[in-house]
Amino acid sequence: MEDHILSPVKELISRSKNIAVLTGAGISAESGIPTFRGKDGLWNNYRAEELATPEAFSRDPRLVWKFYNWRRALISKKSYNRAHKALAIMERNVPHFTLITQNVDGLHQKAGSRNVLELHGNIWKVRCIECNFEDIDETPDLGELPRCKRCGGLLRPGVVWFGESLDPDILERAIKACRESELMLVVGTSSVVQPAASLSLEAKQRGAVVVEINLEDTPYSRYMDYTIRGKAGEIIPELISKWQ
Ligand code: BV8
Ligand code: ZN
Repeated sequence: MEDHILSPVKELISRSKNIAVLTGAGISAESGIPTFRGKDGLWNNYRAEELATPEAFSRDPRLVWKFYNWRRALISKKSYNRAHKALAIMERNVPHFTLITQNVDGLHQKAGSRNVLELHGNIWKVRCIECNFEDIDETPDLGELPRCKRCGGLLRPGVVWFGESLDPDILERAIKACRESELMLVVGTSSVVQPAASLSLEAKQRGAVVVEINLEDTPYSRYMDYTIRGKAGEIIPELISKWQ
């Protein structure tokens, strides 16, 4: 990795008192978890956008649970990677640090990150569509149509589907963290999904330096002060090497 690109960002990270990080599926790719829009796609010949919706769930809850049970089983066999670990180390060395993720795999927490804002929920969470009972259940396969242990109603995955609003409190905290940051890293996201993608502009408009770490260009690359092309699992450990 060319040092002339890494060293200014490395320097910024070691000097910054307030850092916000936004991650997407790309940071879990090296853990063996397929991304959403990558070539391997997510699942058979369905597109996540078609399955991860309330309409799909009310039309065919068995199919949607088949998709989520498949992803739960897959994620349960994977572990966090060097990029997740490096962000947990960064958090411990930066006075004000907020990790905002679009991922639902929970790997940031497993790697030791503490202040994590899960914009799109968590795949280990379930919620009853009748009584709103919420539970964390890491059983990989919850069966064809999982039932609520309180009222017997149908459970749904505790994630935010396309067309659903994000938890307003979590979104507000994410926006605040970006606005207060002096440096924001945007890692492993195609920056297509809103409102997550526009968080980097919240940081930029308040004078933060924004850095994109990704395999490819995205619609937000043009707003970035630095774009580092490559694998998160190689770049992020290098960026925090002084704290290793
Ligand atoms: C909402 C949970 C209000 C489910 C997910 C404006 C225009 C058009 C549409 C909209 C709009 N505003 C809102 C919408 C609708 C929609 C949207 O954004 N659609 C997109 C497709 C255009 N947004 C919503 O519906 C949001 N709600 O806005 O509420 C509202 C209400 C009603 C009507 C309208 C608005 C809710 C969005 C949340 C959806 N839920 N996940 C689940 O996971 O099962 S989003 C889903 O996509 C995942 O969370 C995923 O994380 C996320 C984003 O994808 P990425 O993380 O970026 O992953 P992707 O595969 O795309 O990219 C990976 C990147 O990593 C690539 O660039 C690749 O090059 C790179 N990479 C790969 N390997 C590596 C790497 N980089 C580094 N290292 C590597 N090794
Ligand atoms: Zn219930």
